[in-house]
Formats: sequence, C-alpha cells, structure tokens
Amino acid sequence: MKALITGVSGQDGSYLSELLLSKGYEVYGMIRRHSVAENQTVRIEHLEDNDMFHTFYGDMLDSYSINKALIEIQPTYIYNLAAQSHVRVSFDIPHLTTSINANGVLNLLESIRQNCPFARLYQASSSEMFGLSIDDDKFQRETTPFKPVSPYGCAKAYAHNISNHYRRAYNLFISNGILFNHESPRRGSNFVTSKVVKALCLVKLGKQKELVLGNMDAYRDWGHSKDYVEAMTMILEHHKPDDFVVSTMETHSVRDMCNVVCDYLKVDPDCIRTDPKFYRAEELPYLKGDSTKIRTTLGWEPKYNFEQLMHEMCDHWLDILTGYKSNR
Ligand code: F7E
Repeated sequence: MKALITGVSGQDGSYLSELLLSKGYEVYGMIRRHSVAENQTVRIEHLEDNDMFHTFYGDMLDSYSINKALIEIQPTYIYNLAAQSHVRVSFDIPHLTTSINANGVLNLLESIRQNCPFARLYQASSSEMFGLSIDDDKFQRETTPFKPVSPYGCAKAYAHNISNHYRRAYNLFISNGILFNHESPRRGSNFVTSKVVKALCLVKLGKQKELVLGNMDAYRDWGHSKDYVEAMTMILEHHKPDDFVVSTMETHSVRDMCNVVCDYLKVDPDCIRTDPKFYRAEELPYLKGDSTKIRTTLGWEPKYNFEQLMHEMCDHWLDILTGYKSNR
C-alpha cells in the first residue's frame, strides 16, 4: 500500500506519516524547496532512516511535478495536505493563497483523473469555509452552507466544491475531511495556540515581558492533530467516498485558552494585551463543529481533551526554551 502525502513536512503531514508507517504503508512525501534546508524537514527528520519513507520535491503550482509523481509512484492513497495554511497571511497574499489552495487542488484532480484514476484522494477541507454561517443549534456540520470570510476560506471552499464535482463527474474516490482547528507541539508558532504558549513560557522564564494578540473574543473548536490525522485515515479507508466534519464539539475563546495556559504555567494574565495589527480585515467570530457523522459512521472519537492539548504544548515549549529538548 503506497500513500502519497502533499504537505508532508507540516504538523499534520508529519503525524500522518508516523501513523501510516506504523500501519505498514510505504509513504511518499512531497516537499517544497526552501532556502533553509532544516525548515523543510524539521518535523520529519526522525523518519529519514525508515526504508518505507521517501521524500521528493514538488509543488502544487507545478503540475509537471505532480504528474511525474503520480505516474511514477502510482499511489493507492493520496492525502492532499499542502496549502498556504495561515488565514491572516492569506489577506496579504490572496492571489498566491488561491493559486495553491484552489488551483493547486485542480492540478492534482486533473492529474489523478489522467494518471491514476483508481487512487483514493483525501482533500483537506477546513472549518474556515463556514465563515459566518452557523446552524440554529450553534454548530456547524456537513450540511451548513459556506459563507467564508477570508481568501483562505474562499479558496478552500472552491477546492471542496471542485473535489466533489470530480467525485461525481468522473466517478473518482475523493473524500473531504472538514477539519476544525487542530494543534500540537508541532504547530507553527504564528498560529494562536503556539504563539500564546511560547510567549507565556518566555514570560514565566523571565525572558519576555508581555504577549500581544489580536481578537481575544474569537471562539474556536480546538483539537489535537494526532487525533485528526487518525480521522483522515479512517475517512480514506471507508468503503465509499464522503465528506466528514472532524471536531471536538466544544468551543473556547482565545481569552479562555490564554487563561488555561496562564493557570498551568502560573503566569499573571495581565501580561497580555491586544494590538489591532493582529486583527483580520474580516473576522471569523465563532466555530463549533458537530462531528456526530464521523463518530457514528466510522467510530472516530478524539483521545485528547482541550486541557490535555494545551498542557502538552506548554510542557513541550518549556522543554525547548530551557534547552532540555533541541528539536521536535
Ligand atoms: O487563529 C485569533 C484569530 O491563526 C485562531 C488554520 O489551521 O484553523 C486555522 O486557522 C483565532 C482567530 O487559526 C491572534 O483572529 C487572536 O480568530 O490560530 P489561528 P485560524 O485562523 O482559525 C483553520 C481551521 C484552518 O484551516 C487554518 O489552516 O485566534 N487570534 N490573536 C490570533 N491568531 C493569530 N494567528 N495570532 C494572534 O496574535
């Protein structure tokens, strides 16, 4: 069984590689060239000695590289995790975000159709597609209409819709996982959970005075990336292609999340202030996912709760910042 992962060097790509290798898959990971070599492999360098793990250079914008990979590897399963994944940054580079997150998916779909139509595709859809749309019971689910509020969300909505179109039109096995926010010690430090944890650890260690944030009243449904990559494999191993929301079914404000971290680290929350420069041109105020469908159909459920997730991230960053641990 061969699995191809685009975006293999990211948080989810690295955990997914570990999981698939443990299940006996041969894993092929596509990485983008980066001028700092370490930056492209820091999360996966511990896998490099594994004979079943291979990486190659490619890019969602370079359809030749995608065609070449699909023709040569002939993967059984394809996980499309490659993206410009930062929502705030998508306001600065809307064109590039759309090229990668929308047109890049179209490149991949066309390549699958022409070069390996029997492969199964997992497309990383996102709760950001829901935007301002909330059902009456205050949840978002598979049937909730999309009303995205960022270039990132708009591009993901296009990718979701074109993936479903290719599923129907060409009878391809394509599934969308609509994942709500998911974090871990491997989360990049410009996403809010990691930013908060890292900064408050530095405050605790006396190396930083304050933490400056944007909108602290935004609500997010935060789960653990390890639980969510397990959901990805269950979605693709299901007997038929379908769409599934993956979420914890709980929501917390950024402020609540900061308080959990402050309590655990014993840091005074008064060191936190806000600055408009971290606000977005249009805010997404509230996300809470109803994942009943994947829980009842596939038997998935998360192992981590919110406090365990945040505490694990705190322990990790304290180890890094005190020099106890040198990498991920
Ligand atoms: O922001 C607020 C910010 O950047 C979370 C990606 O994985 O999940 C992620 O997108 C919330 C937002 O994630 C700061 O305004 C306040 O309301 O951690 P984030 P995100 O934008 O929700 C979705 C599902 C994806 O698909 C994306 O790829 O926190 N916030 N102050 C801040 N956010 C950041 N980054 N920095 C701040 O200073």
